Amino acid sequence: MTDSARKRIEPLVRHFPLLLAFPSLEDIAGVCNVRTRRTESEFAREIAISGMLSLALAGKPNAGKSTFYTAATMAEVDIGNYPFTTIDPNRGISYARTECPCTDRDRRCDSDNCRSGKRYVPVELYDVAGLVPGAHEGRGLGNQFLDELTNADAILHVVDASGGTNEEGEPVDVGEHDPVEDVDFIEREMDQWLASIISRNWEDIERQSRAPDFDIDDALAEMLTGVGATEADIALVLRELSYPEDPRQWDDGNRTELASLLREQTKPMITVANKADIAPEGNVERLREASDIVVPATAEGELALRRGSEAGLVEYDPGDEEFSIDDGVSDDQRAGLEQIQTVISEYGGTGVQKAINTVVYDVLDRITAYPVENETHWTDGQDRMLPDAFLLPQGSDPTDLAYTVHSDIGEGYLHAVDARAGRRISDSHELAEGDVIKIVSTN
Ligand SMILES: Nc1nc2c(ncn2[C@@H]2O[C@H](COP(=O)(O)OP(=O)(O)OP(=O)(O)O)[C@@H](O)[C@H]2O)c(=O)[nH]1
Ligand SMILES: [Mg+2]
Repeated sequence: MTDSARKRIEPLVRHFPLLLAFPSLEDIAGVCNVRTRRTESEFAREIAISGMLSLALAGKPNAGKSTFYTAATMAEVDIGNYPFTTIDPNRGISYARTECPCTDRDRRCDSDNCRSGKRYVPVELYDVAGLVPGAHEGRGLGNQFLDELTNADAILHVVDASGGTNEEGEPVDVGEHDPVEDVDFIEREMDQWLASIISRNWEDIERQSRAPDFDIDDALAEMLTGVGATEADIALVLRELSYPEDPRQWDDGNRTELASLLREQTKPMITVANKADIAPEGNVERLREASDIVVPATAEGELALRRGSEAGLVEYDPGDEEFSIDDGVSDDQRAGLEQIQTVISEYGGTGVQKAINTVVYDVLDRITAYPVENETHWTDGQDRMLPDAFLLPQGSDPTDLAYTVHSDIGEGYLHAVDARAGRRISDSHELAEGDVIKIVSTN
């Protein structure tokens, strides 16, 4: 058995010790991954089709990012109790969970993304290598990983709430390190890294300023789009900042403030208080006080449940607050599962699904809209019920949905029908969570 196969099933074996009696561990590892292997081109296609949201897992080494990522995507990555297990970023598909509109009908969707009315809407998830304080200056695995974060719409900062790893991510006794100290460091690293990019480009901006038609806002916009900011982001940031027109009068303070505002605008972040299953009393509460949005989690518990569910030992859908255990499990397995149940009863789930949902629906303010071709049956041309779901920014209208489905549909847009109400809606009608919409287009 390969090291990576062994690592993959370690958490499963820990929670289901008797699985060791299966004919071959490889078989279990195989079972666990049947649905998980996708080719790069499949990923690229899926992402291109939907203009999918992109979420990054960042944090100290050993905080549990890869465990979270594996559980959330059911992909195969290395997990290990030593720093820097992950060297390349892993990129995969995870899902936000919402209530499917089919729950208002007699018929359920028969798609993989809807399980008895629990709808799973794809988002892209990145597992970034561990970051240590000083990463912006190249410490640890360096700043290339900060670079990768520029692709993300939001960041899930995975913190080891158990205090069982020091600030470099090296194992220490549980409770020895104070996780509250880890909360702000990713923001600080990103600010400093962005400020250094801005400083590096400053000479160029000063040179441009000699041209008679120089405009500081245009010059900044051109530079900042290079670090993942949209024109709208830049406009908002510049509105908040007071700064000299002449780039030669800018000082480091101006540049740091710009970096920090830009990071706040473009990289919203939540804290995932991971390893809540072994965290000493009070740590999660103190993390809640130290950070705006905190979701307690046990990534390892989620991984065990998803693998147990794949193996047919438990009935569990991601995001459920409880699960049922199959009669076939042993006493030891049952004890392990009951331990997970205690944690998820306390926090309302393992936290993995809740963290993704919090980012998608609360932080990025998305709604889920469902385009259909047949407004009576809520189907597409092949009689598939509610075949697609799109995560649109709050405030989107039917034309935005049309363009998200396909630019051709957007260009040929004529009007839209609210399939629930069975009536035409105006082009500026604000869409709401769970709307089922038929778009009428010339294309
Ligand atoms: N008790 C407990 N252990 C966990 C949990 N999540 C992860 N771990 C363990 O923490 C260790 C590190 O997990 P990884 O997922 O490899 O951590 P990482 O953040 O990806 O680490 P790097 O790739 O080194 O940055 C492993 O031994 C995991 O089994 C959890 O929720 N609870
Ligand atoms: Mg990792």
